[in-house]
Amino acid sequence: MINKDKKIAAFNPDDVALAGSNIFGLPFTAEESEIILIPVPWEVTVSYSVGTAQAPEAILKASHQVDLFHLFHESVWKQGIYMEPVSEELKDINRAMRSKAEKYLAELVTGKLGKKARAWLEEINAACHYMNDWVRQRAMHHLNQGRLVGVVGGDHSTPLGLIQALSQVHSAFSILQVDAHCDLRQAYEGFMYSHASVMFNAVQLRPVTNLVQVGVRDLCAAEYDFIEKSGNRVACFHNEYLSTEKFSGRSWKSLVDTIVSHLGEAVYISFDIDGLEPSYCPHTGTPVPGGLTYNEAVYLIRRVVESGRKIIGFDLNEVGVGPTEWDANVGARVLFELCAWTGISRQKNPSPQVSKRKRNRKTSQ
Ligand SMILES: [Mn+2]
Repeated sequence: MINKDKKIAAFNPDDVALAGSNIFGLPFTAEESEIILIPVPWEVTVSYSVGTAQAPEAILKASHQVDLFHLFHESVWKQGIYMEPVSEELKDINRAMRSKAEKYLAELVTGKLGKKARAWLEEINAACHYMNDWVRQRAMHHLNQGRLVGVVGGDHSTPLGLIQALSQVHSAFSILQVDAHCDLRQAYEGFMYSHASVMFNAVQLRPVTNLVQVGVRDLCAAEYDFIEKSGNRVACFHNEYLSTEKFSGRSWKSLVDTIVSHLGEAVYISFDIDGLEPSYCPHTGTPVPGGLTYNEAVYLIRRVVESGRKIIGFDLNEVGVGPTEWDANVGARVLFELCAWTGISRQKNPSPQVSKRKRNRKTSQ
C-alpha cells in the first residue's frame, strides 16, 4: 500500500474536492479502501414518488461539499472510502421495469388484473431477483477481501443482497433500521422484493438474530401482528412511543441506550432517509410527518459504537432527488457519518473520544 501512503501524504483534506473525484472527493481506489460503497440505481417497486434511482449520482456530487474532518476521529478519511461506478446495466433494467411496474400498478388499482399484467409482474419479480443477486455478488467480492460494504440506494429494496452476503460471512448479527415504515409486508402489491418487504425478507435469514426499528409511524395491521408474534425478534420503537417519552421529559440519550441494548455485538444499519423528519428529505418516495432529527439519528449511530458494538455493514436508501440539492446534501452527510462510525467501530479502542485538537480548541474559546 505504498501508493496509498503516498496519496495520503499528498492529499489535503481541507482542499476543495476535484471535479470527477470519488465519494467525498477522496483519491483512493477500491483496493486502497476499507469501505466500499455499492450504488444501486433502482426504484422498480416504489409506491409513490420516483427519483431515488438517481440518488447515488446526486449523493456523489453532494458529497464533495462534505468536510472530511470528523470531530470524533479527525482522519477517518484515511481508512479509504470508495464508491463503485453506477452500473449502466442496472440503470437500463430499472428504467424498463419501472415503466412496466407503472402499467401493472395502474391495472392493479382497478381491481382486475389481466394476463398481460400478470406477465409483467413475473418479469418484474425476476428482474428484482437479478438485482438482489447482483448486489450480493458485488458485496461478496469485497467482503471476501476483508472490506466493509455499504449500499447506496435506490429504494429500500436495494440492500437485501448485501444483507444476504453478510449472512454468508457472519453467524449472528442484529439489524438496526431507521425508517418511517416497518417494511415487513409480505410481497407488497405482488412484488416479492418490494421496498415495503425488505425487512420481512431480511428477518428470514438465519444469522439475522433480531431487528430493531426506530421512528416507525406508518404501518399496517399485518405488520403490527407480525411484530407482536415475533417474540423478541422484532422490536419496534414507534415514533409515537419515542415522542411521548420525550414529551414526558425522558432524554434522547436514555431512549437511545434502551434501543441500543436490544442490539447484539454485530450490527447492520439500514438507514431509510424517511426515518428522519421530512424537512430533511422532502423528495423521498414516501414521506411521513414526524420522525427523527438529524442530530438524534447521528447520536443513535454514535451510541451503537460507543457501546462497544461493531458495525458490520450499512445502507442508505430512499434519498430523493428534487429541484435543489438539499436531499442529496443531507444524504451525503448521513452517508459520511455511517462511514465514519463504521470505521471507528472497527478500531481496537471501541470508545472514541473527541479529538484532542478539537477539545483544546473548545476549551480555549
Ligand atoms: Mn423503508
